[in-house]
Amino acid sequence: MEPARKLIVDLFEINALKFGKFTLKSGIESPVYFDLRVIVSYPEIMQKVSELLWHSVGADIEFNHLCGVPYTALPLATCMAVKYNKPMLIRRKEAKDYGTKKMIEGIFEKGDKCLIVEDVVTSGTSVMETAESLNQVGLKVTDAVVLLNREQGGKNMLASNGIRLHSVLTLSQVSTILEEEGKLSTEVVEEVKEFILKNQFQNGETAVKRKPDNNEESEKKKMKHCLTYKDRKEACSHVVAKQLLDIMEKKATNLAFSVDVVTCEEVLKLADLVGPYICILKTHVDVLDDFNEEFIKSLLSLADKHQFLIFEDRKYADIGNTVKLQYSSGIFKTSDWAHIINAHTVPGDGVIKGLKEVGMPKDRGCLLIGQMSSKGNLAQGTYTDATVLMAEEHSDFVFGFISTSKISSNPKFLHMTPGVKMAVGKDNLEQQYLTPEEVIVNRGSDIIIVGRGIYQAEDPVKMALAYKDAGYNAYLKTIV
Ligand code: S5P
Repeated sequence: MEPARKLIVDLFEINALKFGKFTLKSGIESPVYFDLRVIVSYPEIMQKVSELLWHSVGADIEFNHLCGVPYTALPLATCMAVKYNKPMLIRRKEAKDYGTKKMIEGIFEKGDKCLIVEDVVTSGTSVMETAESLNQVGLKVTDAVVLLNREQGGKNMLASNGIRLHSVLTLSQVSTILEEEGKLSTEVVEEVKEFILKNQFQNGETAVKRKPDNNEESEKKKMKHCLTYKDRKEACSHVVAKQLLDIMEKKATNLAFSVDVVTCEEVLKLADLVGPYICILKTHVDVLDDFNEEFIKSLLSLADKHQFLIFEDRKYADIGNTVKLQYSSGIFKTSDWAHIINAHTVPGDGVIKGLKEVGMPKDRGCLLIGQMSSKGNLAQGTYTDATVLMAEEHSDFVFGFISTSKISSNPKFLHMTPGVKMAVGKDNLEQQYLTPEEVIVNRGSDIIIVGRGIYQAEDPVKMALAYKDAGYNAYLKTIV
């Protein structure tokens, strides 16, 4: 029997491929379910799988290292590394401690190429996450290899991010061969084909469709917020945090709208339309062609009308004395109207002290930028750790973070995450997007920040409502 065919039959026999009726994590009913973790109990199959994975990549593809997506693919990558004498790297999975630990273990040089190994690919999100971690430390990823491609858009998604996906098996091939081998009825095979057609990865579908490993499950549980907005409100004493949590609870929204348009009229129009669905309106007033005092008055009255807070995303990053002036003076006089501002911590805590002198008496709040969404950014590791410490030190003024994951477990801090769209992806200037569910459920953030996903949509109001629902439903999952 040809090796791939034999492997499919073996996997079926050991119950790694199951057919029937399954409700997947996403709530979708599926006629097929894969549990490839059992492979570790069958050394001969492990060996076969690693050989097939290796040969699927093709001899012309060069790479210096292998890295398995944690956890199921780790032993597979290890077998390949040992058998073919290729150095391996390990990507840590501890999203909660992201930034406090080295994410990639092993020896490498910047610019080295790394092949990603995965057991099952659905949407491609987990391969992308591993690729991002590798990229962050200077490694290049051009290829990934998977044992089983569920043919739900993962290959295209990865290709659009510059990663070629090689697969040993596809879901259609698996079902056809099992039918030929008399293991599945034609009826089941038809059902599987229909399922593949219907469940192509589309916008809005986060689709981690395989059941997570036990470890992954407990990681996720650890990420769960558990506390409701109401509990959090009681747990914190910062006036802005309390106000914000109150709005989030009453309006049932964790959506911050980043209104990055260039005229006052457009900002006001969008703020009025989208206002009912958001807890924060985030501005960049220095991009406005026609900034004026009247505009601020109108914006404040809209904030009052729709009950949202205004966050001027100025990202202060200078010595204390300078940021104090930038915050209070000049054309914008930001401290007079912005409920929330933010700061980079690169200058040390003088930046917070300077801002605090101006903002505290006015009951304003500040967020520290602990992580960024853009590819290759340097806000990670010890920088992120130090940022969390600074927040603790100045928690009378600082009430949270801009970050791509939860970086502090202290419930008094709110985490806000930019780089959010309905589908994973990026723009052409290194912005990287995650989905609302990924950000809130898996990464433990509190607020999604969405800009172009809303204001560039054909119908911004409809889209704002869709993001509000996606963000809030994700929150509801974290408190059950
Ligand atoms: O790391 C960051 C931090 C911020 S505040 N990445 C970001 O994208 N932002 C801001 O969020 C950015 O300045 C922009 O205003 C918004 C994201 O916009 P979008 O159009 O990509 O959703």
